Order: sequence, then C-alpha cells, then structure tokens
Amino acid sequence: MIPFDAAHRSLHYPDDRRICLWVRPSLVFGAGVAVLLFLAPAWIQWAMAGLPNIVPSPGAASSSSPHGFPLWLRLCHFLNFAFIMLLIRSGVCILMDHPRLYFNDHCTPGSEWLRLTPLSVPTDRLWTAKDDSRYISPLLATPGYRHSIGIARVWHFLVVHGFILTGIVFYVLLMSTGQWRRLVPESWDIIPQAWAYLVHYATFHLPPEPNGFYAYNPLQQLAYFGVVFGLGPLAILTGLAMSPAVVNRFPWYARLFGGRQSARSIHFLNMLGFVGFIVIHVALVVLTGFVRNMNHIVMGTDTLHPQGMVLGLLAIGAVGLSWVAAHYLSWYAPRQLQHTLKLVTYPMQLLTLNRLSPQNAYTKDDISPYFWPNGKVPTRSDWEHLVETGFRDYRLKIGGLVENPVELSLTDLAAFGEQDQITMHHCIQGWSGIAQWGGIPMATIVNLVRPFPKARTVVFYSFGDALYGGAYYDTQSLENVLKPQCLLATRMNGKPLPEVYGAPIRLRVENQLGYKMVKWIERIEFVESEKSVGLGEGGKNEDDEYFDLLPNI
Ligand SMILES: Nc1nc2c(c(=O)[nH]1)N[C@H]1C(S)=C(S)[C@@H](COP(=O)(O)O)O[C@H]1N2
Ligand SMILES: [Mo]
Repeated sequence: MIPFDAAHRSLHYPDDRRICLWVRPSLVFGAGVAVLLFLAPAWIQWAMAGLPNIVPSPGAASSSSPHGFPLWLRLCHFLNFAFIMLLIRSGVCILMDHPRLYFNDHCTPGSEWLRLTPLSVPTDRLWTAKDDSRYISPLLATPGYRHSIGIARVWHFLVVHGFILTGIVFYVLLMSTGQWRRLVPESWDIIPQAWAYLVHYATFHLPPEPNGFYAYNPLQQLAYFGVVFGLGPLAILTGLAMSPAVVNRFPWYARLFGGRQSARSIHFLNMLGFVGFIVIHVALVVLTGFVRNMNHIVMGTDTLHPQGMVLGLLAIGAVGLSWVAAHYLSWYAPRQLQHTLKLVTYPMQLLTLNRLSPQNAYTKDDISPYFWPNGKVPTRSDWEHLVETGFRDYRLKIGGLVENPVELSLTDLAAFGEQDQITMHHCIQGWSGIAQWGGIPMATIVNLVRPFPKARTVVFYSFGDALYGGAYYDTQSLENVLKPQCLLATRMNGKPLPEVYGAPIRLRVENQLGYKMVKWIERIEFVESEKSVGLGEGGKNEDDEYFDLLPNI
C-alpha cells in the first residue's frame, strides 16, 4: 500500500471498504429471460435433432482469400489489448467515484438500475456526491483506492488516444489489404452457419473448428465483426455523449443514446461486452489448439513451435506489468501525469470541444426533482454571519488587473437584470442534473470592470474550504467567461440560491465540468495567468486532485 499522509489516507483508504453489487431485480430477471429465450431453441434443437452439421467454411478452401496475420495486424491486436485493459481499469475507477448508473438524467437516488455501493442516500443529513464515492482495490482498478478520479481520468484519456490511433491504423490497413474480407460477412448464409456453431457451444460441445489462419468459424467472424465495428466505435461515441461541451451544445447527440446518463450506462455495458468477449475469446484460444493459435496471433505462422506461446505469455505479462507501472506512476508522479495529459489534450481542446458555445436547450419540465450537492459548505464566521443577516452586507469584490475595480451588493447585481437558463450540470464524478439558473452574465461584469489587455484569466475565490483544506478557488480563461451562458448565478429554479448550492453567488460555465463552477463566491480577480494562483494548475481541484485545467469532457 502507498504510504498516504493522514488526510489522504482517510479519504483514499477509508474504514468502510465494503463492496456491493446491486442490479434492479426486474433487469436481472429480464436479462435472464432474454438469454434463456436465446439459448432454449439451441437446447431444444440438440435434444430433438442432435447437433447440426457444420459446413466447412468457404474461405478455408480458397487460397485466394486473405489469410495469415501480417505484422501490422498482430501489433494492432497487442496494442489494442494493452490499451483496452487500461481503459477498463481506469474506467472502473472513474465509475466508483459515483457508483450508480441510471437511465435518466436526473440521477435521483433510488432511480439507479445498478449500484456499486451498499449505502442508500441518507435523507436526514447533507450527503454530497463526494461522500458517496466508493473504495476499489488497486488490484482491480487504476489507480484504485477511493476518490482518485483525477488520475483515473488521466489514464483513461491518455490511453484512449492510443486506442483511437490504433483503431484508425487498423481500419485503414484492414480495408486496404483485403483483410476485411475475413471479418465482414458477405452473405446472409453466415447466420444459419453461426447458429450451428452456437448450438454446439451452448450445449457444451466443441464443434470442428476451421484453421483460423485461413478462415474463422462463422460465429467467431460475427463476434470479431461486432467487436471491431460495434463495441469499439460505440465506446467512443457514448464517451463523447458524456461531455458537457457536447451535451449543452448538441443535446440531440446525447438523446441518440437515450440521454447523457443512458449514454454513460451504455458505455458501461459496452465495457462489459468487451470483458465478456475477452473472456470467451481467450478461453477458445486456449481450448481450440493453444500452441498453434498462439503462433497465429504472435508470430504470424501456422506451426506447432512453442515460440508463439512463450512470447505471447511474456507479452501478456508485460501488459500486467503496465498496470503495476501505472499504479506507481499514479502515486509517485501524479503531477507529471497531469501535465502529460495537458500536453496531449489542451491544444486540441482549444481547437475543438472548447469552441462549442453552450446554448439553452431544456424546458421547465426537464428540471431535475433532485440535484446532487457537492463540496463543503463554508464554516467561516463571516459567511455564517452573512447567512444570518440575509446577505444584506455582502459585497462581491471584483478587482485585479482591471480599470474599474468594484464592490457590488446583491441589489447592485440584480439591477443589471437577470438572465435565465435551463442547463444540464455535469459533475466529474459522473452524475448530472438539470436546473434553471438565473443571474448576471459574466460578459456584463467584464464590460463593467474593463480588464487590462494582459488580464487573460479570471479567478473565483470561495468562502468554502476544499477537500484537503485551504480555500476553494478556480479559474477561467477570459475567453470562456465571455461565452454565452457563463453566469454569476444568484437564483436556482426560480428561488434565491439555496445555501447548499452556493449562496449568495456561484458560477455557471455550461461547457465544462462542475468543479469549475465555484460556489459561495467571495471575490473575483482578473490576473495574467492561472500560474500565479495557488499551485498554478488553475484551481484547487487541479492543484490537489490533478483535475484538468479545461474539462470540456
Ligand atoms: N466552493 C466550492 N465550490 C464548488 C465545489 C466545492 O467543493 N467548493 N464543488 C464543485 C463541484 S465538484 C460540483 S459538481 C459543483 C456542485 O454543485 P451543486 O452542489 O450545485 O451540485 O460545485 C462545484 N463548486
Ligand atoms: Mo463535481
């Protein structure tokens, strides 16, 4: 175990490390019935008519069709395996930060279909999304422990670049070398042929297998086709449907998957699909001639030499070692990891996702009945005094590199006129919620205080403390606060901002994740760069938890 300090130990390695898996019973039942309905005909056919005949695959006979496994294909196969395993491990870690899955965007406790926590949300006290985060063993996830989502996301997003690049190279070479003919079914005959194999497997018989060097069995071909052209792209598409920049700009995109939370659930089910495929694929590689198969996969030869098996097992060992390496890097070099991700993603985000301007998209009927709270309510006596006196003496101080520093009361702010928006909030942990926010556009504030040309960054300081202590703050680029829907919100769902949700003022930046939206704002400062504030990473979570400076996804 990593030697955490006391603060990190209590958070990352809590006393309650129970694991629980709960799935809504009707779904378990439904899934069971679906599998039975699928398999029952196979059993009936076997019982009544015996095992069906296996027709030899056409590809096995014709030497003109592509066969063998060129180096590029074997390399892609290996890289894909290495990447997908790290994607799964970091993905599981991300899931544990909000260990509930929904098919609705409100995330009301109790409406989940899957839960990986033994706890129900208590109703007699404040229970934040961070309280709800669960521990997972680092043996199962990268980096594991509890609330290590910052670093888990670094791995997920770094590795997904490798996954996508490998995918592109793989598609291009597959199409240009004719290898696609081994994967893509060219006739509907494949369905009855695949069924014949399924009857064998489902009744625990091993059918006669074609030599995979020349052709796959039809069920195998369909499975590979489904993974390469189904699961792979769907993982990327549903991943994108979780981005606040995308969802608050193109809500229809998330709706393609049934909404943002449904996309998250499909992303998870897709992962289970990969896991199921890997388990069956590996089992059949072992059962249908391990040594020969490993030569196909590793060496690209069709022989019975032990070489492929030995090298293959070493390669699998190397993938296992990559998890150990990722674990140690996560805990001993987290800042370098954070910066590596930034190097890869920041310029690209400025060009792509960060250009999307959020636009109002939801109606009053869409407003969530429940909205997860997050963060620590301030305990400072000056804030408590302000609460007691109805924020009468509250003055929002706006200064720094500006021509016209101001101090504004809530009445002054209200005089600017209120802008309203109904938007979806995306927390880094995975939950979402739709609410109506009213307040003053940051663009109005910028016009009022007139920042000097060198002021490129806006810092929002909170009355509240952060998770590991110290005042919460976050920054935005000047460019981003000038975007539509960047608000200093004083109202939520038509009422003054409740204490828990950030009274008297909070920030709304709808193209980014929730932690950028500072609650309980004390003052605002225009500065040259985020580098001069805190540890210089752009916010308290960026400093302490290695979150991204610009989280558009
Ligand atoms: N001051 C302060 N602001 C904060 C936080 C915090 O911990 N302290 N948490 C952030 C996070 S992680 C989220 S998701 C949102 C949550 O807002 P909500 O409580 O309205 O859901 O507030 C953000 N603003
Ligand atoms: Mo969050």
